[in-house]
Amino acid sequence: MRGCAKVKNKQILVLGLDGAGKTSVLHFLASNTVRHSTAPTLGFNAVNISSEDRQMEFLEIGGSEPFRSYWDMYLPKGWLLIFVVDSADHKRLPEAKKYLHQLIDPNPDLPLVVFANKQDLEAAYRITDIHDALALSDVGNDRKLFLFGTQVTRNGSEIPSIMQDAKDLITHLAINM
Ligand code: G3D
Ligand code: MG
Repeated sequence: MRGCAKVKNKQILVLGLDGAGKTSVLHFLASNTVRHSTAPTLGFNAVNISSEDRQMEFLEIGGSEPFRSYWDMYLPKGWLLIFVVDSADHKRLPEAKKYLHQLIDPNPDLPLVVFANKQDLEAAYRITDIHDALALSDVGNDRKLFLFGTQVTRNGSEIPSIMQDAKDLITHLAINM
């Protein structure tokens, strides 16, 4: 968008297992509306979001197995990692944890924002349990780490203001990077 300061050429990477809600979260951050088309992301989904005169480029990489090898390739192009988990998918949390740590261990300075998504579901783990399940206490003392409990559901309930808080935080990080 004209007039917006672009944050260098670096992207905000949006990663996480397939079905966690990456596309839904991005759609909401970009439009403040809940997405109605539900096709899984094949490959990449790049979204530009403007906030406070700043244009930020988000890049979602499909989370299913064939695309995971790209995660490492794109990591050096990212200045921030957003990792989205399905808080109600208890069975796959160990897998999510494994991938998260594979991503961040070689990158001790990369700031990390975790979205503990699908908080609307009854089975969802609350953020303290997600913190434990993802072993977030092991991500390194020097790293900026933020954890939000999010939901972007179509069930008609209002989207909590925490989504706006998350967007404000990401903008703040972009301004200060
Ligand atoms: P992905 O991009 O990480 O693969 P998607 O995930 O955004 O495509 O979402 C996968 C499914 O989860 C979609 O359902 C989407 O509507 C749903 N979803 C995303 N966020 C939430 C949430 O916060 N709460 C609930 N209950 N569902 C969510 P479908 O059925 O369309 O595949
Ligand atoms: Mg997707």
